[in-house]
Order: sequence, then C-alpha cells, then structure tokens
Amino acid sequence: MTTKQKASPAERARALREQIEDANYRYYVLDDPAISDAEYDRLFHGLLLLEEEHPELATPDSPTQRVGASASSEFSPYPHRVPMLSLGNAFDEDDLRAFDTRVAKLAGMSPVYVCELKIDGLAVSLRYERGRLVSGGTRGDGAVGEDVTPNIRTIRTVPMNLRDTPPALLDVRGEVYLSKSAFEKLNEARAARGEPVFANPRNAASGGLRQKDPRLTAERRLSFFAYAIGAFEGAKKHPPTQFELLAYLRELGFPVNRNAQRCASLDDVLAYCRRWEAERESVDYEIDGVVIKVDDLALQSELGFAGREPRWAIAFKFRAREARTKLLDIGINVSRAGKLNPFAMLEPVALGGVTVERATLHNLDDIRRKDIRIGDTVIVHRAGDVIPYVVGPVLELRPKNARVFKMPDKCPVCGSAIDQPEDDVFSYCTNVACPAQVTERIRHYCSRGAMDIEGVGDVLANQLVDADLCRDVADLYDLAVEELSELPRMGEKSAQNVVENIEASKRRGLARLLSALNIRFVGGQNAALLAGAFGSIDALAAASEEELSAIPGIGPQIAESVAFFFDRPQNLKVIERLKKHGVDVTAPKRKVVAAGPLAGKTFVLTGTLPNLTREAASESIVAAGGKVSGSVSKKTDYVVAGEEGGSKLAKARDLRVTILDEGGLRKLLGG
Ligand code: 3BA
Repeated sequence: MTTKQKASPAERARALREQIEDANYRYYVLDDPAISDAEYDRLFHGLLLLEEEHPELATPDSPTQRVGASASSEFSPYPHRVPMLSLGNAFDEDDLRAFDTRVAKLAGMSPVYVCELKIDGLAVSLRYERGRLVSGGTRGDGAVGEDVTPNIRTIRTVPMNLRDTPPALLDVRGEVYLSKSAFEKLNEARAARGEPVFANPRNAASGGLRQKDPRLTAERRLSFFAYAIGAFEGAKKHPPTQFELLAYLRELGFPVNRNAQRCASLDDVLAYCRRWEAERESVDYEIDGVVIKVDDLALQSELGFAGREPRWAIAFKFRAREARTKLLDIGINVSRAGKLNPFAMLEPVALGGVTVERATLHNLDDIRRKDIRIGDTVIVHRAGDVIPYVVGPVLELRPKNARVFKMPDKCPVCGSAIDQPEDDVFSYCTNVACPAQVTERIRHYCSRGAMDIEGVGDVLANQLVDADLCRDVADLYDLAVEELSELPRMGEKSAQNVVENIEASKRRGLARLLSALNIRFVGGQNAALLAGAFGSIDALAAASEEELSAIPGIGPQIAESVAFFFDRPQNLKVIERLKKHGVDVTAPKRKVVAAGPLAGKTFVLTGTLPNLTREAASESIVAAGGKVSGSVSKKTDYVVAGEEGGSKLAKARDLRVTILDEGGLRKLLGG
C-alpha cells in the first residue's frame, strides 16, 4: 500500500481512491474483502486528510463523499425512508475523551450515555406495517440498500408479527449476525463436504444474507439484535431515551442485547469499554467494539449530524486480533511425545500490542483443508494471550511461486522414520531416543509442576542430551558434579547445586513422579487421582485397564493410556532404575468415602487458588466422594475458580453453573 514518495497530491488522491473503491467493491459486492478493516481505515483517513489539505481534490465522486458502496445488481434496491447513518470511530481513550468533550460543549452539560456491545454483523432495516413484517433490506450506502426480504424471513429471531400495540409504521434497525457456535457448526459441515470454510462469522453471515435462494440463507442459522429505529409513525408511546427504546423494542418482541448499560460519566463509559475488550470471548457472538450513544433522544436530535455521522454516537473499536502477513516458511517442532508440529514462520507483524513471527498451524490436515501454501499472504489471529494461529490464506494475493507444504518423511531432528497413524491427523517420530523427545522429556521431568529440579531448564536439558550425559530421566540421578562442571557456562558451584536439587527430587512422591513421566493424558490432576488410588507405582503398573477406569475421575481414554505406558518394557526399565536410585514411588493411599458430602457432584477447577494446589483441591474433592472433570458442561455442579479463570469461568457463567472460590469449596468439604 505504498504510494510513491514524489507523487503529486492529485496522483496520491487518485491512487487512494482506486484502492478504496476496489476494497469497497470486494467488501460489499463480492463479499470477499482483500484488506483488513484497519488498512481500510488507514486508506480512508489518508484520503480525508489529503482532501482537507487540498479541498479542490474532493470531487463529488470521491469515496469520502458517501458511505459504503453501491448495491450489487442482484437484488432490487431498498430505499431507506430515514437514512441509515454511519458511526465515527474511536481507537483509544483519548478519542473517547475528545468525543465526550465535544458532546458536553455542544450540549452545555455532561450527558448520560448508553453503551452497547458492537455486534460484528451486518446492519439491516426491517419494515413493520401495523405490526407485520413486510420487508427488509441491507444498509447499502445508507440511502439505498438491497432488498433481502425473503432471506430476512428465514431468521428465526426476527419476529414476523409484533406484540403489544405496535405502531402503524416502524423501521427497526439492527445487526444480523452468526453466533460463534453456529459458525463453527457451519464450517464443520462445509469442511466435511469438502467446501471451503469461512474465515469468520461476519463473512459467513454476509454471504448468508445475500443468497439468491433463501433456503441457503436458512441453513446458516442467522440471528438478529435490534438497537435503533428509522421511520416511526402512529405510535402510542415514544420512548424518551435510547435505554427505554431498547426496552420498548424488547417489549415489541425483538431480541435486544442484554449487555447494554447506562453510563452516567465518561469514566463509566471507559470502564465498560475496558471490561468488554477483556471479556469479548465470554459471549457467543463476535463483538468488535462498543457503541456509545447519548441516552436522551431529544438531546440526540439537538446535536444532529456532521455529514453522515451522528454527533451523538461513536464506535469504540477494540484492538485488532487479526492481521495479514507473509508466510515465509513452515517449520517443524518435535514434541516430547514425538509429535511433529508444523508451525508458521511469518514476516513479523504487529498484532494486539505484540510482534508476531510464529504461529500455530495445527496439523497437516488443517494446512491442506485451508490450502495454506508457503509464500502466501495469510491471516493471523491472536485472541488474548493464546498462541496466535493461521486462519487461512488470502487467495487473491497468492504469488505464482507459492509452494505446497510437504510433511518430511524423516524426523527433522534425528532423521528416523515418521509414523502417520491412520486415524490420527498428526505424524510422529518413531525413535523414542530422538534427542528432541529426550530433551523435552527431561525438561518436563524437572519442571516446577513435576519433580521441580531447579537449574535444569531448556538450556541444561539440551546440553545434557548433546553431551550424551542423559538418554532418559533416570540418567539424571547418575550425574556427578565433575561431569556437570565441564559443561559450557557451568561452574563448580552451580553444578553442585544442580546435583543437590536432583537429590532432593527423590522425595517428591508418586503423584509428582507420575505427572513428570510424561504419560499421555496424565497431568497433575490425574496423577494425583491415580497416586491416591493405588499408593505405589507397582500397584499402578499392575492395574488392568478396567481397574484403572473404575477410579472416579479416570475415564477410558486415560485408563488406556496408563495401561499402555506400563506395558512398555523400556518404560518399566526406567522406573526400575528410578527405584534403585531411591526415588520415592509411593503415596499416601486415599480413603475414598463413597457417600461423602460431595457424592454425585461434579467439579471443574480453573485458575489459581490462593492456598490449595489444583492437585490438592481435586484430591479433597475425590476423597469426599465428588468427581473432578476437565471441562464445563451442563452436568457440572460447581466450578471452583481462582485468579484468572479464563474461558471455563466464562462458560460457567454462561451455563449458570455455581461458581465457588477456595473458601466456598472448603465449606462444602465441611470445614
Ligand atoms: N448500534 C451498530 N449505528 C448502532 C443508530 C446508530 C448506530 C450502528 C450501530 C447510527 C452494533 C451503523 C449502521 C447503522 C443502524 C445505521 C449498535 C451497532 N447504532 N449496537 C447510532 O451493534 N453493531 N451502525 N445501523 N443505523
């Protein structure tokens, strides 16, 4: 998007207009945007500035002179009796402060606002005559949209007939959107049929609304939220405020978002924006910001418009979570389980406040399904602190020399053969002694939640494997100070410390040892359950799959994996050597109270509790007859949440599951 340095203002304006027109066309007509909203805003503002500096360049056909784009010819025009406005944007708190100052100055006072979530969908206008839905159209350029009446009728949450005493004529405005869950289902079904998947719910909704065949629209399961009115004639009551207007729309039978809030001050507005930017994942629809409106409708009309934008409303835009960048190459990571994980090596790109240059690519299947090629421009998504992932390629920007990725047939670390199990989307290195696996296993064994051997992290684990001092975790207990101190950057003193820490790890007990051994599906919680149920590693190793899955909280998948682990001679050999070294392989056996106070209750743990470790918490729950599960569902009775409980906490709120803190759990446990 660079314009030549020496270009004249007129040339720059022409170039910008061309790019904007093209983007509009792709966005509105083809439904296939080629640039991000942020890029579009940049172009648009560039042109606005240029035209401000050189007013002679602001021709009547400039995109700045209108909003949106011309309607595509496939649908009949849908003229709006009252124009549909557009919203100015605020990108940070300063922009919001400036908005508030402007409004306060014009109004002569500091007004009350209403904050609404900005649903990331498509604005539509629905016409009701004497309470009956007669037509519906898209916003289009604000003056004329497209008539999509048959498609609107397929949206189940759009009322066909209004309740109460409806006005003679009513245009209701709102957002057509696709819920995240409906979007996922839709994409799964499309993938299963070998059809291309949608990049986001908005594109899927937009495509759905503009289907020629309404049956195809119906399949998309679109939804609707009402938030404004246009024409409004012959009504008994006229709500005096935006907040009451929302309540009125709800009374008439429209779905209205429940999270709208009155804010008496700018500080409240800022707090609302901050809160929802942090909690945007907690609702089942995409939101891309907050719309802030002056509450008093009389004051709204006093404030009026500037061009197409109301002076009484503004959209606060959340920070982007998606960006486009170039996929430079695809690398392979070998995990401690030998799993080959492809990852994207990207041209560094700023996204949500950090620079992203690596992203997850899930697996080969996913790469194929999305048709991601090396050299492609790709969309990268980053939600919260989760590792960024590649959404998909931007096909129209694919260079001729883009390369299809091939999984290597040899392990990139040790050169051994690769196994691709038939019912698995992942490939595995078949060499249990693969240094990548050994290094990762040693690092994990020594990590804080496992045997907690301070001093053995990434670096030392690598050195130990490279110097052939360790081939498995049992070798750790043979390490001598002299050997260690010969390693680069390792002094006598630190070598001494490491050996002492390794010695201390012998007393961690069975639960920690099990979670350190890298058994599939056995993390801290399951390790604690198994240790408490069997009391020693020998008893556990001797248990059959049936005996294992009889333990409360241990499902068939975990049981199978544990039995498999103890079936393998190499693993038993390592355990024998750990025992010889004096590693404690026992645990206090738990007395299970079948009819304990928590009998029949299912718990989910999330976040960090102030005093209890997760293992200790699940131990006590199970000892009291309860069950601990990994994910929140309708069957969950309690979620025990500590600090920073993320999506599980949100889901619990959504499903109205009782949420306890540590104190609440202690009370249930009886003291
Ligand atoms: N409120 C979008 N415009 C909105 C009525 C005004 C308005 C929006 C809004 C102009 C949302 C611009 C398109 C338009 C109806 C014009 C909202 C949302 N309010 N909650 C202030 O959730 N996306 N968008 N829509 N008229």
